[in-house]
Amino acid sequence: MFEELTEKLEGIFKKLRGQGRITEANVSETLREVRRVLLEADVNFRVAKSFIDKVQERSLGTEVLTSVTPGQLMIKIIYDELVRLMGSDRTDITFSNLPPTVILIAGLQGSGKTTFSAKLANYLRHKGHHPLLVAADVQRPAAIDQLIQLGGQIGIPVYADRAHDAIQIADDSIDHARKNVRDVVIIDTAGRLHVDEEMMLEVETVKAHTKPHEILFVVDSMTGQDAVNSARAFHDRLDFDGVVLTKLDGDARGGAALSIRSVVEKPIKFVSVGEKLEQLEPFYPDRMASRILGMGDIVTLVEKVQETVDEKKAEKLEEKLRKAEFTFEDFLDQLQEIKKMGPLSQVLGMIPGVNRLAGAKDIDDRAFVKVEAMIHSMTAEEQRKPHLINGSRRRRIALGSGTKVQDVNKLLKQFEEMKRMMKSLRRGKFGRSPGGMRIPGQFN
Ligand SMILES: Nc1nc2c(ncn2[C@@H]2O[C@H](COP(=O)(O)OP(=O)(O)OP(=O)(O)O)[C@@H](O)[C@H]2O)c(=O)[nH]1
Ligand SMILES: [Mg+2]
Repeated sequence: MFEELTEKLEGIFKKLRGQGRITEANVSETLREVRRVLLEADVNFRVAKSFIDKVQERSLGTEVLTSVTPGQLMIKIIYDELVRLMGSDRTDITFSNLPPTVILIAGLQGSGKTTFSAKLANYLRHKGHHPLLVAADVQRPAAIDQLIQLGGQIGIPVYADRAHDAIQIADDSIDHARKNVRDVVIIDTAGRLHVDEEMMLEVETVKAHTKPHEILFVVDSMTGQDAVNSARAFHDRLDFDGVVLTKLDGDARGGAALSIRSVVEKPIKFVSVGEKLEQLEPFYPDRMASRILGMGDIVTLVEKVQETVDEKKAEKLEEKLRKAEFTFEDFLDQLQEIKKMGPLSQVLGMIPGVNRLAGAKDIDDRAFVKVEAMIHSMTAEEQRKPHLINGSRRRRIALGSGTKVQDVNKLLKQFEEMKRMMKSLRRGKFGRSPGGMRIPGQFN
């Protein structure tokens, strides 16, 4: 996610940390670079300008120039402002006291509305709700089938009615939910290629009829500034409550994520990070800012682990991660669990530092078949004490797993790097500083 933006910001920070003393000239130079990087990531130019102005104002306050670690303080200011730019706090969905809670999903064609509707139903179900999906997209006959199919995959009922229009369907679905004790109604609507009057009228009418408690605007984050423009257009007509950014797993540059909140003044509530139905994450501005700055996102990772593995196991894993007592045995154990969480490159990207490891981005699940084979070829003792694995053992493991010695070397090296990173976790370097920021080791 946002690799290019992260890489460039890291480059700027590296330079900044190299400066013993920071002068007004350094600050301006740094901010000029940050501004350029933001614009290259397709951040709205007004948003970028006001962002830079704020960081500049705070950086030129006496703090930074007199601080003993001026570079780090400036990075913290940039982090704080990024968090603020994306809305500061997490905003959840509003539920009605009088069920069913009606959630209307709107957005342009192909933005990911139908996929998101199913993901949201799945997500809410795990939180103890009983959602009903409503196929109110009658533009394309296939849209109804698509939702029915997705609902089937996750065992969520879908209300569909091929004989009526979207407004009638939406109206009827709420009665249907009441009768069938469904406490959340998620209405998937039709999109159009461009913002057009017909679509807006239809969604507006559905809104007027169903009086949703929550209207979510779904937007493809790969579309950059167009995303921001369509958000504005939908906002003018629908006054939606929150934004869902989709396809953050693709090569979106970050512009939409960073601009949308301050342009429409509505919170981003969820991000969608893949085609699989479990690839949905609640949006936290602070976590996103750490990810953008290349600080990883250990909290999201731990949460994901908790969702997928049982509580006890997750606690154990977290402790092991923190104590860096992680062995190849644990690694193998976790591989099975991790596989359930989604593509590995994504999961790994959330571990601080891993996103910087060479090749981490390109890891795909197939690579782990090889890794599993190598670990299986180790003896139990070797799995627990990898330092025992000398040259001849490496050759034996390679032979046993049908890999090359270089592969075994690489695995051992990566494992050591991982452990080193975890050690810095243990030392508390990733712990929350008094200012509320997670500061990775390399910034100290
Ligand atoms: N990679 C990736 N693909 C996604 C994501 N969300 C949706 N998609 C894909 O994007 C395509 C369009 O998604 P839909 O959910 O059908 O979009 P829609 O907004 O309902 O489209 P219309 O009903 O035609 O307006 C599908 O192929 C989805 O699998 C995501 O977060 N990541
Ligand atoms: Mg659809």
